[in-house]
Amino acid sequence: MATERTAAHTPEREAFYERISVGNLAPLWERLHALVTPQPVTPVQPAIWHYRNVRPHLMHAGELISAEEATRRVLILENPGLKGQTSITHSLFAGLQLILPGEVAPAHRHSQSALRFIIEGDGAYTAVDGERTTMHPGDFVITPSWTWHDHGNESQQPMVWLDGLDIPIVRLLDASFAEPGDTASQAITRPEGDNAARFTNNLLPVDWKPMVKTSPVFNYPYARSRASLEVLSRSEDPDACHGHKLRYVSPATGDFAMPTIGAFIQLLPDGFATRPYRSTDATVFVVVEGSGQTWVGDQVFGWEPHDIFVVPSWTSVSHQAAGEAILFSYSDRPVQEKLGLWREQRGNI
Ligand code: GTQ
Repeated sequence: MATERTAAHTPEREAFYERISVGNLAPLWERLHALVTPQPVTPVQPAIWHYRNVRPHLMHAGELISAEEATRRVLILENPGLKGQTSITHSLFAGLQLILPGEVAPAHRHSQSALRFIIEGDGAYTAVDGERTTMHPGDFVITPSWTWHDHGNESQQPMVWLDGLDIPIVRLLDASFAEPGDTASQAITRPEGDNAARFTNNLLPVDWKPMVKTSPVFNYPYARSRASLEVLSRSEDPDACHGHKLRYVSPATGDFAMPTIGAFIQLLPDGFATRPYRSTDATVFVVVEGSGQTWVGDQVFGWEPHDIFVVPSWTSVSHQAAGEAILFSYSDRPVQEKLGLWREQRGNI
């Protein structure tokens, strides 16, 4: 494969570069090869967070600071190749959020879109624009850009979920706005279930038009996604690279449920080994059920429920399930597809 040539260094050239830098100029020929690479080059590293190791730190955080004082009591899953950058991939954020019984994470809104994937606990809620949804393990819950949201836990157990946000994308574009609410818990204007009734039964309110780029559905319950995977696993052969894999979509457009983040759920049959696969969207995986191992580039990660691992862009990934396993994942694929940048390669990597 052809690569860009690198220019020779001479004292005259070095002196020239020094002189022009004063005028905020730089020679592209010194940098082109590192910018326009023949294949994706990324500082993002494959990494895994074992929940059994992270959970004690999260519970300790629960003793150190309240959800109210922290606004969001979250431990960031920071990619080891992006230290200090608050990112799990170049484009996406991941964090584990803890809310203890009786606590409220106060209302605010911001340009950044968020997904919640519920890890542990049962019965806490997220409120979005006047309606609460009770969260259960495996639910995929969306907070669209610029919607008021607060979280509360009226159950008896700690509640932990994974937050996936497009913070680095909004940072890249310098497009962040944020605003705190007037009260910790927002006013509730619609009964729980109202959103599901309007938008999740293959029905839409008659004159409803999409006004924003996010799905109108704000909770995709695990019970339903799990049931779909169960049926698929009995009625079709697994895909060689993915097992049985579905994506979360907006019922109004058929597009990804969020404009900046694509979310997926897949079932790997008992003992199934996927063929190597790679794509340009660095992807965060959450183990929902089962155990197994995943090869990411030249590394292998053993996993069990609640573990989280990240696959960098254009890095080969293959999974081996020990029993039947379910993986949730998310990436910036919708962005790359809309920009015409997304690529994948199946097998033979
Ligand atoms: O729940 O609003 O993990 O604003 C990071 C930023 C969660 C949230 C995070 C946030 C939130």
